[in-house]
Amino acid sequence: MKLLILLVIVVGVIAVAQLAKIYQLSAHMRGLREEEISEADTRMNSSLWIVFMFVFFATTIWQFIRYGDYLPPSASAHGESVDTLMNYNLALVIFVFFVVNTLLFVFPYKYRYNKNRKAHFFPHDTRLELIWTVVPSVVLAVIIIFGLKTWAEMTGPASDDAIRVEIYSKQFDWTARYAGDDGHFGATDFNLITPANPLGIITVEGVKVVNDKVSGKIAKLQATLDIEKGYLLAQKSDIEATLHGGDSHGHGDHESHEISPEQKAHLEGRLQKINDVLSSGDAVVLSDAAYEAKEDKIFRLDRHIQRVLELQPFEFSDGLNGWEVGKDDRIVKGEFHLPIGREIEFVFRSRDVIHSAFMPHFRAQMNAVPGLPTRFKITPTITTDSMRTILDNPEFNYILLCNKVCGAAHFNMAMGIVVESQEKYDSWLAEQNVYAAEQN
Ligand SMILES: [Cu+2]
Repeated sequence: MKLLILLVIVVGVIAVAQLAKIYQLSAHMRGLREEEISEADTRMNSSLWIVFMFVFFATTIWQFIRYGDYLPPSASAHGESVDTLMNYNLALVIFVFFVVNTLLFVFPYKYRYNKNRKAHFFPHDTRLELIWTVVPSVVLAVIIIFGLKTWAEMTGPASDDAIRVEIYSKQFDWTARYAGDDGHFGATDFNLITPANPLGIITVEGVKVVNDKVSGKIAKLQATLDIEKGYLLAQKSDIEATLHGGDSHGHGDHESHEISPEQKAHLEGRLQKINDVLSSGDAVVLSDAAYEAKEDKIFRLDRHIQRVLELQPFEFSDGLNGWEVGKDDRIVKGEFHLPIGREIEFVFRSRDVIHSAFMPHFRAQMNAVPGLPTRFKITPTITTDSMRTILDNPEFNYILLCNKVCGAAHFNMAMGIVVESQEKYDSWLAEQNVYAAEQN
């Protein structure tokens, strides 16, 4: 079908081109010059401009009526300012659209070629220049000032009794986190992320879990290296060099100093073990690539442990232990709830790429950037139930969408939002998973 349409278009274009050629030829035979256009032709062309203008305007107006109302009323306090700003902009654009297009189509009609008319030479008019510079400047300034004011309503500091919700994004889902009774979010570090700790919340236990897990991996890899012939031979020559006080094999960072008797005994023991494996015939030989890959992996895991060990305990200004406060954080997946009429401060974080948290019904959107927490605040004004009544749609749900094309499953990156009374919200929150409970 598509091919057929394409074919019709191609044939149509060829036909028009041929017709134009025939017309040119016939004009030539009638002895007309190309630039001589009859009055009838001019009138016809300029009238078509006017016809086109009316069709164009009618389609535009129809589209506004048909598709103009694409969002339900704003469900947040600041959303009304956003809508007002949007409508003001739209009204302005529509006004300019009709004025400019009317001039564009009416002028060719009004000033169509006329043998008896002479063009008026009009090179400059300061007053006119002033008008079309100053008027747009004032109008644009109003938009910008109004816009900044609305922006500040959303991004200004939240009040003390605001509820704080962290929205954590990764390819391809959202996780909401509520601070526990202590009112603090536990600090996080990506090095601590595990399936049981998807946000990498720092706790003493979390550090231990990762440390044990990574150490276990290193031990396993090391065990495979400990029977590898090339690795053992390299170790052997290193130990021998150390034992004999030499710095012979180009290891510049080995300082040549006396080693303690304990170290000496340890190295000799190790040397004995290496010799045992080598002489037992149990040693295996890995390809260079496999051997290096294992060494690389050990290096990276080692670095991971170092980074975890570098995490320093800290206290919040009110004396709470930074590694304790995360324990009562509530981790929410799939759908999160908000109480009506309370100020909510959202903090956005991302694990991998830039996502964009978009809550169309609250007229709010913010990028979630890896390594850079972002935020905004909203106050929900309509509960989910009321909105269902307003829209006469029992299926309606508020939604958080990803509005940045972030990868293959971007389309699927959404989370439901429920706005309800404070009591319902409180009992919902009390039932949510507590992070520390998930650790066990
Ligand atoms: Cu995304």
